[in-house]
Amino acid sequence: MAVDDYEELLKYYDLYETIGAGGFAKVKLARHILTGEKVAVKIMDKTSLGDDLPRVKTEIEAMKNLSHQHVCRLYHVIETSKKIFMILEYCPGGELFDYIIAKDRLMEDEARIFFRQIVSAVAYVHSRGYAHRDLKPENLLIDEDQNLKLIDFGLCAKPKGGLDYHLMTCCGSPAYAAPELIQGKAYIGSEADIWSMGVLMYALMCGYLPFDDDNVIILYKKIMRGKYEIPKWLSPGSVLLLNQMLQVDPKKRITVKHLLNHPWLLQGYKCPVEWQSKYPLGYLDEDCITELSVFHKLSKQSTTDLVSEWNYDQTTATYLLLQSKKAHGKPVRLMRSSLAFTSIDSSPFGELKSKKNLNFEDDNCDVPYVLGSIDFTDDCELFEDSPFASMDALTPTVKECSKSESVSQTPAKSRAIVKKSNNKENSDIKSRVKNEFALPAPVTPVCKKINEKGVLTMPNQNTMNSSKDIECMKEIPTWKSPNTDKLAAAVISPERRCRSVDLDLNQAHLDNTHKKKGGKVFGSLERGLDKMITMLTPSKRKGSTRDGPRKLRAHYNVTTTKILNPDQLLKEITRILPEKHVDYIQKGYILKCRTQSDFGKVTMQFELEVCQLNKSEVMGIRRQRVKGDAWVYKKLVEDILSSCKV
Ligand code: 6BB
Repeated sequence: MAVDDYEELLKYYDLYETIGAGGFAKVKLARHILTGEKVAVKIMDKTSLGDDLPRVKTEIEAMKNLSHQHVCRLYHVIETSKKIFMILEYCPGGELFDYIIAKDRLMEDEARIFFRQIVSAVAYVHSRGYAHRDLKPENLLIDEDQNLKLIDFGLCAKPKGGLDYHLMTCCGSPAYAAPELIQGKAYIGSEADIWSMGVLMYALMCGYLPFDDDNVIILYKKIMRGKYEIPKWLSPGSVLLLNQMLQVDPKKRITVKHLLNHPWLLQGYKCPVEWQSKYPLGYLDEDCITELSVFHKLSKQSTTDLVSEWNYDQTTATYLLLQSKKAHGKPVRLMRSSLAFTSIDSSPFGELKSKKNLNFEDDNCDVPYVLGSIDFTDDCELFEDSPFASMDALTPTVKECSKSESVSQTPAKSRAIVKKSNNKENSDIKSRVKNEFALPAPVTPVCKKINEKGVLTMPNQNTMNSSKDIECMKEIPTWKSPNTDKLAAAVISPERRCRSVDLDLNQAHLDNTHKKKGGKVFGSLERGLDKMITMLTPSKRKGSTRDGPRKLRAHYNVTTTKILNPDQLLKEITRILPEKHVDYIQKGYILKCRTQSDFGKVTMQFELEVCQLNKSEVMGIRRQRVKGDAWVYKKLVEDILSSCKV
């Protein structure tokens, strides 16, 4: 990969670790330099996109037309000769899927909070003439305020004649696909979305799918039959609603309009689901315009004209991120260039570090953290960094349908006429900037080398910017393959050796009281093995690979074990992995696992890590999906963990 492709992106963003890799995109965390706001960057390689290029274009076009509190916001699109970067809203809570499986399943009240938000998002998307066509818990992310955000509009459709027009393309995930869709019949996109919402609601409240089979033909037969098991814990109201959404005949299926004030969705609420956008497209906030105009030394009119072009460039991103700051009660302020890098705290997520006293040390690096690390070896996907994004305090609180829930749609109260940049509000910016914008200092990415023995060395802190440097950083680890026992070569990108930051955002414990008996996923498995899951987050990464396992605070994706010796535990897991046809690379106490199809295609990537639970002798296994089907991953990891004598 040419560094040039990242040049444009790095003008505006500091880039951090990879949090996921999909079929054709990888997602990294970043920070918008001017506003200091965190963002997610979806990175696509044009040359390898091939037939998926239209999907990317569809997604970009759709997201430009959508602005809603439960739809992930697109801020900026950067296209270079080889890459497409989509800069998107930051959702540190990760996927709803992981949240469900960690809790086994959700109690009805909690499911209702999420489902209201899903209905709100889908009603809005439909109102804009789009059908999403890939609704599933992996496509719903949880943001900083524990609200859901719909992502992945690559399969969406906007029929020219309106949403009542028929579509033909069969797309989306088979388990969520409506019967009419899999039969190849012409179908109405909005009706198919309602079916998927039924499957989604079932998954929320049961922790598994209503229609499931490893054999896709049998799966399709089950879907077309429309019969599913009704577990005993579902209330009559839930069963009724599921039945209304999971109607095989699309004409008998409930519509989104009726869902908005369905009795099940109204329970405990005073008003129907609010589906209208709290941030309508084209709405301009005066405070944000003022700040931009002061910053750019432009008149408010010129700034308004510039923002109104909605080019999804740096102007759009800066405006939308200022708006987001305001919505979060943060100061509507931009970094003055001379001050942008004067922060004393050079950690990428400085303010979090200082508030929470977090440890940002890399598990392998002696340097505390690395900034702006770039993956210079795009073709290498074997050592993706895992998110470690915590999701505590996720249990959403039931919100009254009151004014407090909605952000005012009217322009914010205007300020006094701004006289260039010397108004009162900006005059004291220097004194505030250190506190409010504890941003990373412009530290050049620092990487360390791994010597032949796999031991990290810290050569120097030279800038790592020449391709020669990059080349010499490569190393050849080996995959332990169960099938062939051959050693497959892999390359570790410099970025991976220089993991920049633990996104340890939260500290609180997850309320475990919602757990119910009878689920088939991680929670129940762990109960069966007399284990516990506590919602805590990873802490120290120090010494993880050399001295012993990392000490992590318990987290919902950490399974505790009875084995107290980490090496014995590691041995037990590595004994089982080949039996389950899982290849792995061992990196200290981290096992980078993958499965492959018969044709050698990597179908699944995940990490298992032996860790020590903070302040105890108890050993745990942290699991993290990197790539692959979420439910297949769940089953596989369940299978691995239940086969281990742990
Ligand atoms: C996005 C995101 C936005 O991520 C792998 C695929 C936004 C992801 C995020 C996160 C965890 C921690 C911090 C931030 C738009 N499209 C895709 C996106 C896809 C990945 C989700 C996680 N699993 N914020 N984050 F997910």
